[in-house]
Amino acid sequence: MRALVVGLLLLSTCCAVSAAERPNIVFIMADDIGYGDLSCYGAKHAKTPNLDRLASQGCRFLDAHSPASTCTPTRSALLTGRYAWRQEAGSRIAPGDAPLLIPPGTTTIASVLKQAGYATGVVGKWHLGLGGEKGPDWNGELKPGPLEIGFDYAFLMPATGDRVPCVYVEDHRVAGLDAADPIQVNYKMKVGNEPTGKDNPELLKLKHTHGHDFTIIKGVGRIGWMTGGKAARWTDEDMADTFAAKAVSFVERQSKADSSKPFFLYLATHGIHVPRVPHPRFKGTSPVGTRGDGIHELDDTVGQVLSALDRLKLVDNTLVIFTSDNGGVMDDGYEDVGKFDYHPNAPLRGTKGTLFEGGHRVPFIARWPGRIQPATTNNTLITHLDMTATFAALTGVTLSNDAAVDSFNVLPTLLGEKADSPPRPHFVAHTGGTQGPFAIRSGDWKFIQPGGGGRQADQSKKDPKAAQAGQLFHLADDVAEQDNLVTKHPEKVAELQKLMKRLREQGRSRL
Ligand code: NG6
Ligand code: CA
Repeated sequence: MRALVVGLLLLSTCCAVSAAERPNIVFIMADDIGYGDLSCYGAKHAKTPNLDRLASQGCRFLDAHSPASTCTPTRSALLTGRYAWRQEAGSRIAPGDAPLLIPPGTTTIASVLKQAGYATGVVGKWHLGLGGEKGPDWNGELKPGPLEIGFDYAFLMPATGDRVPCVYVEDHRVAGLDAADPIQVNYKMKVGNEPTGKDNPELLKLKHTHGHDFTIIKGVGRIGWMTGGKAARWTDEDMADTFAAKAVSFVERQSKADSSKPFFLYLATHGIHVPRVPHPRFKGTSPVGTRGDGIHELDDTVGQVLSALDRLKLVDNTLVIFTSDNGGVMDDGYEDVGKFDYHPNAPLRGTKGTLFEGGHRVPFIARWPGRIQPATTNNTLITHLDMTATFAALTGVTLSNDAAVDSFNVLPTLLGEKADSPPRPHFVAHTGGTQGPFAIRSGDWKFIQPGGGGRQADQSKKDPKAAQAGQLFHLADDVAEQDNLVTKHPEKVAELQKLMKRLREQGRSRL
């Protein structure tokens, strides 16, 4: 009898340990949530009790970065562990009719975890293109797509809420499409007879500044035109709940299917990207209008997923990560936010679309009971790029040398272990494209190369010197990037420029 008990004890210790090394992974990527947008990161304009609970049960990272200050390049770099600026495809904000921007055969987070025996699913905002060279066949098979780069299951919106087509895609097909009402999508010329931005003087102003037309659907501008597919179209105000429900049912299915097979869920919310159309139950719940109400809705989505983990008793063996694809922005075209005075990226300078910290330093919360100390913070530099190498290390997969070439294994940092040297010595951020300007970070120093259009130019106007010589900041002393040291420390500028050149030329940053 005693032998049996000892044997059982041994067995349970051994399995507890091995199971703990292969936790389920839920990676939640919010859209356009800034460093100062959650109450656990100091926000006063919104209340995020579910995210605050996650933070109090886990670790809040204070120096975590999205690889770009816009969506597509961040998501490409997250999934592949490779800077999006290394190749054209996936390096800039993609239209909704782009072909798949990550070539099948590329090592991705999903392919690594699949190799490790995980069931892999993606739910939410994709924005990485669908289909072969000719782009998506909305009425046929949408292939290649996420299922060809490592995911077993996909339920997505193709791009953004303000880009057509306004339909969900499940695995290889548009969900709920009626063959008798085929979809047509065009980003160059009008198709169908739905109204465009030309009918609305406000949106005409936007065309003037942004150079493209809008289709107006339910009073919000969308980029591109579509016709058909009426029965398959999404309802903006139900989108967050739709994604939450799909995420929860993926988790439920996996927990029932085979409890020894861990799962990986990549949940990419559309909240709080524009158009922000939170469900009516959130209307007026924040003091700062639609944007704040949208943060409340996002927090509710996270709450729905956390409750499912509670209910299914999966909490202890699930690593949950929450982060954002780029910094926050107030003036995204046609919102009521102009009326409210708060900074979504406080205390950082800049916004989405800039190279200041507000463009790419983002919230990052990680919870794994028993492995990550609760209610902690961590100041180590980490990035979304690092997830591929980190999850590979976590699950015992060996990455080949030419896979995820910009991904550093930050697992010890994630688990709060002390290390002799930081896992990631440098980091490059961009706003999109392959030519820069880039922001180059090494240790506490950061250099922003001169130039750049859009929001970066708007921000740099205040500092004309920056337009010519670039901007150098010492982040440990000046996280708000107020004191441009570019003329004071030319040697640092030269060193960082040299580093940037090397990282580009050698085609990789992990040695
Ligand atoms: C911009 C859109 C903005 C947003 C962004 C992409 C206008 C006025 N603005 O062109 O609304 O869609 O593209 O955001 O057109 S991202 O987070 O997906 O990169
Ligand atoms: Ca975004």
